[in-house]
Amino acid sequence: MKKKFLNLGKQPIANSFLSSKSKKILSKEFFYNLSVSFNTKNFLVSITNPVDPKIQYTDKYAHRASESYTMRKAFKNIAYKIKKRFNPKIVMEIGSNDGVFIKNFPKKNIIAVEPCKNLAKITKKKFKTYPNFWNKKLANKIFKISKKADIIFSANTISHIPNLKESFDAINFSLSKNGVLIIDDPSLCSVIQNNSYDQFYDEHVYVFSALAISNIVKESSLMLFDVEKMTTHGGSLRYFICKKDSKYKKSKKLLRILNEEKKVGLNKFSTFVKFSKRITKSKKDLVILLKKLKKKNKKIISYGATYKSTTVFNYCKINNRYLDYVTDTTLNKQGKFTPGQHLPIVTPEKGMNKSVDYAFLGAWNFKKEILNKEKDFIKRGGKFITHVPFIKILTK
Ligand code: DWN
Repeated sequence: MKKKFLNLGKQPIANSFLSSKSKKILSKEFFYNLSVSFNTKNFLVSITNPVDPKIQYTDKYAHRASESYTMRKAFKNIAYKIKKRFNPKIVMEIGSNDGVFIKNFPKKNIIAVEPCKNLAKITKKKFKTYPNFWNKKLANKIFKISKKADIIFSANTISHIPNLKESFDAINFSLSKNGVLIIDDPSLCSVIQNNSYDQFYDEHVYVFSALAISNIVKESSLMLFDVEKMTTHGGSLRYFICKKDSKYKKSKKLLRILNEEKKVGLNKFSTFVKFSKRITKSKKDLVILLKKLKKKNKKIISYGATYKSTTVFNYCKINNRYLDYVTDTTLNKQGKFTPGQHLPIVTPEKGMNKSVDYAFLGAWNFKKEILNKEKDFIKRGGKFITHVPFIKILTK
């Protein structure tokens, strides 16, 4: 049974950066109600009413996975580990984005699946790329006659697919006998502990826990046999999944993490009700802080036009009364306006100038990388604001 615990209000599509603030463009902006539910039977946390993927994953998709040094390094690292541990002949990636993971493999080993046509175009130049949504039809097209995949890798994508049952059935069909599915996704445990409610936006239909994944994959005759904790995206889990009759056995680490999740209460509705109360406080505290700083005539901007900050800005109604603009390194976000609250997006070179007093960390998951990059800003007295795990001004 699905029980609602969090209401983040009217939200736009997190990826819908606007090219202008003309009346025509604003009148077409799409909004939906973002609420989050807990399934008391399988412990899955999901958006109550997901948005149609066809309006999310278009040929204008903005996010480039290779934009940060942290992620380039993380994907290089997992590619190396996969080669070492599994020595796969055929590797398929679901949601290959701009190729940041697959570029670490020889061309002959790779099959890429990417429904956003602008991204598929990038990887198509070198790798066999299917510009389609992952489903049974596509699995059949790729694997009906050709050899099955030894590794299916998917980072920050499986959680974006509303029909999980079809997705995992198609994965089971596509894996070789001892093939392994590896999924990276933000962990529910980190979201609860960090109060990072901004991990909920239209694309994150699910925020997974090991408890939920182990229940769900069983329905597609698959088995979760290992799991790893990661620091990426503010705390993620890497799940290792095989066919239920393959050679792998459940690891001790998996059993330990399942127990840790039970201790945190990820199997209890009451945990999420408490989380929801903390989020209401987070919103109140952020608005109080911004109002206080504006009264003192401070200039505040936001750093990183993340999809996550779409949730924060629209939930807390943070517009140009508080923030002058948002900086971002991604070329195709610059010159545009943020979804819903319509803040202009500029380059960091232009935006991080001497007039800025405070920068809200929209890309808080890259705090270390950003603080390292922005030493001059900090040196001259500039300060970062974060909402993770609670509202505070960073002192270092
Ligand atoms: O799952 C998803 C995650 C992995 O990526 C997607 N559905 C969409 C996207 O979400 P996000 O926008 O919240 O992700 P990031 O990776 O936190 O975005 C960081 C943004 O900040 C990028 O637009 C790049 C920018 N950035 C910057 O301007 N300066 C990043 C760094 C590190 C910087 O120094």
